[in-house]
Amino acid sequence: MDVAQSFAATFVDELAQQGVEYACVSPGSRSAPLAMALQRHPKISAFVQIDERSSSFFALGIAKATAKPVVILCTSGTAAAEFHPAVVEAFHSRTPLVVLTADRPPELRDVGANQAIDQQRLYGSAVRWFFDPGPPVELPNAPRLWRRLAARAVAEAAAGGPVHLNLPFREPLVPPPGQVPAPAAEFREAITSGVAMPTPAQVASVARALQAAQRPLVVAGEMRDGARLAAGLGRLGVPVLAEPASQLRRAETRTAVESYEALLRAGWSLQHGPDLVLRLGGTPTSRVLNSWLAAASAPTVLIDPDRTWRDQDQVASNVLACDPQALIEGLPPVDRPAWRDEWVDAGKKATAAIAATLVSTPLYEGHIVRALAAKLSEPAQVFVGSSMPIRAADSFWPFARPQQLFYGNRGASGIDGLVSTGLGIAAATPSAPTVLLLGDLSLYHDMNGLWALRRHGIRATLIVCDNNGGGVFNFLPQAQHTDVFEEIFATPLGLDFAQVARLYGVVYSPVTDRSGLEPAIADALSAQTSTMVVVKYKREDSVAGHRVAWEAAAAALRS
Ligand SMILES: Cc1ncc(C[n+]2csc(CCOP(=O)(O)OP(=O)(O)O)c2C)c(N)n1
Ligand SMILES: [Mg+2]
Repeated sequence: MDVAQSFAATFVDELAQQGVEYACVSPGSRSAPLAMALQRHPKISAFVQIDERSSSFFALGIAKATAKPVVILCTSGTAAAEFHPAVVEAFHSRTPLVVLTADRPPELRDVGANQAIDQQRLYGSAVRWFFDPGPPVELPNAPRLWRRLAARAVAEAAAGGPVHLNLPFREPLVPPPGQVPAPAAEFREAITSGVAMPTPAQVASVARALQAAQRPLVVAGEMRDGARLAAGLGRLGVPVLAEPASQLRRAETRTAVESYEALLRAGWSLQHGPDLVLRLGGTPTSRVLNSWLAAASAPTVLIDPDRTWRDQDQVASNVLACDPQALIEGLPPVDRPAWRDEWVDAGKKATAAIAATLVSTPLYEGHIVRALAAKLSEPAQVFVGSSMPIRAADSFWPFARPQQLFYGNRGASGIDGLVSTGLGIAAATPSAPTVLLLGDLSLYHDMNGLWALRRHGIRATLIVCDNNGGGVFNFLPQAQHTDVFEEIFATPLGLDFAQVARLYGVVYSPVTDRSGLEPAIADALSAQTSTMVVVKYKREDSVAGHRVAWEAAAAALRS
């Protein structure tokens, strides 16, 4: 057997031994040895997609849902560059990906050979580890080296982020017909890493600070495994401001504050500033929350298990690189019932006031989020797109049910690859329904990703917030520059999504008024086939609807 075949069979076998279950493969010639080995390996499910950008975001979705390294493979040339956006998102959201780019051997580089570009460190600083082992060669211990390479790549990715291996191959790239290369003998590598536990001194210092504080607050941003903290935080007795993707906005977190954004926008929070903040997870999505925290400048404890320094306003006075659960479980309950109840009760008041406005305001994201929350069963996954959907979910989603999980691409907040990321989540968790809540421009940006529905038999519900353009910009100062606004910011598409749905074989379900919203979402969720619910509304109605909601909340809090 040729060395390229032996390498690919052995390397891929070790990826599987190390726990890789999914690979996303795009077609090409130079990658043939690895593509064939991935497709044929009994322990690996390979998803094929033509568009490498969609493929890599699809892999990102699988990795977000399973929290395990997923392999992506492509051929040499521009194909490898198509992976870049997903690699960047994976880096910033610490999502484990093993990126394999096939390459020409060194003698065919920089000499004008076909489909040859410089693939060395192609993704720059956005990978945890880059390595190019050169073309595989026969050495007495070669299988051991190949297996070590695979094991190390998986271990590095599992520690939280993308790893890039550039793998050059010399011809022949495929064996004669009928021959299937076998992996070389197993050398079992075990590479594991643990989570840093808080030291007794760290626990004691946070406990002391909490006991001394009169007005402590917990703020929780995006966390994949945040739900495990709910009971511990509930026991702590401190108000918790949790965005949906923290997985902590749920009744189990007994002190979670509903509609906290409304309390901030109403100015209610100005009289309720914290004197200690415990921050968990990613940077909060809410701009008002971030600026309020920066202005409050209270002593802030940042729990930062991955040492990612997500502290944009640099307010943290104590950064603890340790497991949040172990820390929280070690803290005694805080006895500040009046402070706690003020926040929780204000949140309830604001929620009721906002809900009352939704009865009369014209259709916008507030209605869409509430209707989805009302109809979504459990278990379920919701992938929320960047731009307005993630903000609307933060503003309007009530408490999640225990087995509802929220995902987003908040690493780099792109509007690219969102269809594919959501469908990757759906592919990895077929036993529970997956809903993608996306803007119309975001859907358009990754329409190619819709092909996976048909090709891989995936079922998902897509809810498209169709405001004919980038509605988020209507909230920004450029909206006042009416001579150029539509042309260079809003960029309306003018596309008929019915035809998009038809092209990709999904059921099209248009909604144009409030009364049609809940029935359409309920039908889509219970349908056997994937459905695209396209909710049409005006960007101006969204701006006005938000304003009415915040004003109503403010009035309720004043009364
Ligand atoms: C890849 C990428 N390109 C551009 C942007 C800048 N951007 C942020 S939001 C947005 C508009 C998104 O529109 P849509 O998906 O329809 O969501 P809406 O704001 O209307 O809810 C754009 C272009 C981005 N975040 N990512
Ligand atoms: Mg839009």
